[in-house]
Amino acid sequence: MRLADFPRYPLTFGPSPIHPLDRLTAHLGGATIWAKREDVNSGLAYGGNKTRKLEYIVPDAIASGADTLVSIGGYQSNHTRQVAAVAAKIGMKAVLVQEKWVDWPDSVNDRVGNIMLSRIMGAEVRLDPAGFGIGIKSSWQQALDDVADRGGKAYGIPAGASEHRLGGLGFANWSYEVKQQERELGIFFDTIVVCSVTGSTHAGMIAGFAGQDRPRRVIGIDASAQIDETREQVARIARNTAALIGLDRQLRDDEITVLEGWAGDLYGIPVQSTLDAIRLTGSLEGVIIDPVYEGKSMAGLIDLVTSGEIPKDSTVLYAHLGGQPALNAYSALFTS
Ligand code: 5PA
Repeated sequence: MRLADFPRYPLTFGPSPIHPLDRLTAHLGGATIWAKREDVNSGLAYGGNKTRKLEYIVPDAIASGADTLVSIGGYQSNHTRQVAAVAAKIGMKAVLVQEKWVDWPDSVNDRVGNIMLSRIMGAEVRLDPAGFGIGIKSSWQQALDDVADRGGKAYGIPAGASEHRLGGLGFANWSYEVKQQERELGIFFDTIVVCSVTGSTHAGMIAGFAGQDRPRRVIGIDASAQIDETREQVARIARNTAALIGLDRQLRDDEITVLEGWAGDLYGIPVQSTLDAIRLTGSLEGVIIDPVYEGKSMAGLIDLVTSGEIPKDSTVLYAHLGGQPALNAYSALFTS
């Protein structure tokens, strides 16, 4: 099958906007930097990268006859918030297992931002004390069983929609969208920078670009502080997605690049470079990024451009994947 053969349920406005970051480019004095904005890709609860992934998963959920989407994430998961929004949009219920992935002391961490939005949209939110881990959890199985016990039909969507057969398709599609936008703009992005945690965003991009004629670097920046797991996950999902969309060759190892160095010690806890990246992007561009994901990938981009590891004559596309609602649980970091 080709990508175009997979059913897609539109949840986004259309192609997400691409624009230059002129003042950030001038400030860093290296490569030319542009952004593609998944944070404004949809009218459904602020959108984000999961909204794109869900475009390819919703047809399968509807075909299964389900009436409830069940998913999992941290208290401030962007993914579960997007599942809640999509469930509302398509007239299904949502049950969300929200685990304590981050030991973050903010007293309203389980009340503001993403989790509040999910509650507003009618999702059943289940707080669970389990820590960070992107695998399959017993609490998730419990939620699936509970839906069945009540006489409902559940459709499970794993963390970040990544361990789902169709989870990589949204960002394989993104890569073709980029190609089309490049044609319209008369530009070529030789380097893409993207945040990677559960892996199917980065993996989908790799699979999609691998089928195009002009090679480019797709650099994933780990934000999970578990680099081996992230690399393994991205490689596996990229290969599965490539096979799914009929790529006629194997992906090479050098097409799968996940860099470490900006996640700090723990998922969900920003470090100085994260906070500097957030303030720099906000003050130079008026663009808001979050302390869990995009602040870490932007810190990576800043260092790679400044050090010349991404060369001066490069044109870089920064994938802004959304995630700003979580900022509300991190207000203590921004009191002045
Ligand atoms: C997330 C993920 P992947 O999980 O596809 O690698 O994407 C990483 C990522 N940026 C990057 C933002 C804003 C994200 O929300 N979020 C998860 C969530 O539960 O929200 C899946 C972890």
